[in-house]
Amino acid sequence: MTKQGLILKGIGGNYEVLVEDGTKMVCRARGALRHERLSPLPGDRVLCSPQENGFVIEQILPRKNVLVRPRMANVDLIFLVLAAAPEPDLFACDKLTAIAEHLGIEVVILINKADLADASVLAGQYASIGYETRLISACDPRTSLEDILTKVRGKIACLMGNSGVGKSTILSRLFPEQEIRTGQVSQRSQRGRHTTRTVELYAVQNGFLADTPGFSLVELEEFSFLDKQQLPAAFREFSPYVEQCLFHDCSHTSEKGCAVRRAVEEGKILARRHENYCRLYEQLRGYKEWQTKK
Ligand SMILES: Nc1nc2c(ncn2[C@@H]2O[C@H](COP(=O)(O)OP(=O)(O)OP(=O)(O)O)[C@@H](O)[C@H]2O)c(=O)[nH]1
Ligand SMILES: [Mg+2]
Ligand SMILES: [Zn+2]
Repeated sequence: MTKQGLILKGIGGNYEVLVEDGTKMVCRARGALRHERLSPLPGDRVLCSPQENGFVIEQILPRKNVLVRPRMANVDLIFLVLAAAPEPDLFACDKLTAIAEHLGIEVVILINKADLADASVLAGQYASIGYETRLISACDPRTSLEDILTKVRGKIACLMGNSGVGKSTILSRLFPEQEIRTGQVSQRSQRGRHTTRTVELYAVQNGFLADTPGFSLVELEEFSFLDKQQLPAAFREFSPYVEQCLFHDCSHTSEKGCAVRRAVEEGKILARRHENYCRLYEQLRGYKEWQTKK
């Protein structure tokens, strides 16, 4: 009597699986999966079968994609959450949009805490690149978050962003009946305190929305996600120009005759996006050299 289900979260070595009939079961992973070093992730569709002491995950069905941070599978839509204040971390945002772009995952940018600072210029910038962008204030009951739920319909979505930007606050507004922990931002550093520790999927009509642990600055600096040659394609506003550079292998960082840099000078590409591109390019180059030294 094998059942198909979706992993909502990992709890210790066990997994909470939502099965077709709507019930939740706690399952262990079959030993062989562990030998294959294939650990089940939230978002995985799995086959479970009954054993003498409970249900066991027998098989992980093929994945559409895997996110490394937060660890999660089969993501269709990312809500990238920024806080309008203190100073939003735009390097993080540009790195995360690049990751999503590379993986082919749809992105909606939510600029939260709009009650604390005016972020309309920033919202306009991301909108002009082609990212659907919302200014919200999750704490304010007058901000409607209903259309977020509408977007999630039929999908597996997640909230992603630095610690303290308000991901869990958004979720607790959408799921008032659930107990979702939120945390204060540290007075001293103005940063979040990593209140959410694990990925957890919440069911909406025909879809799922995941709360995820926030990134720390160090963590975001550290993880690599693609090869530097793949980076230009991850900045969607570069695409009209990349074919027009003087050198076909142009890195778009410092070469002569670079059409991307010309577009920056002409104000067609945001200088800040290009600066973050260059910073990411340097980081990715660093990873490569570090890897070959080993
Ligand atoms: N002023 C204001 N504060 C907000 C808003 N949304 C969230 N906060 C506050 O920001 C703090 C952090 O919120 P959380 O929801 O815990 O942040 P998080 O992104 O889940 O953080 P981690 O779980 O650490 O990744 C809490 O004190 C919230 O009350 C908002 O729209 N305006
Ligand atoms: Mg949280
Ligand atoms: Zn170029």
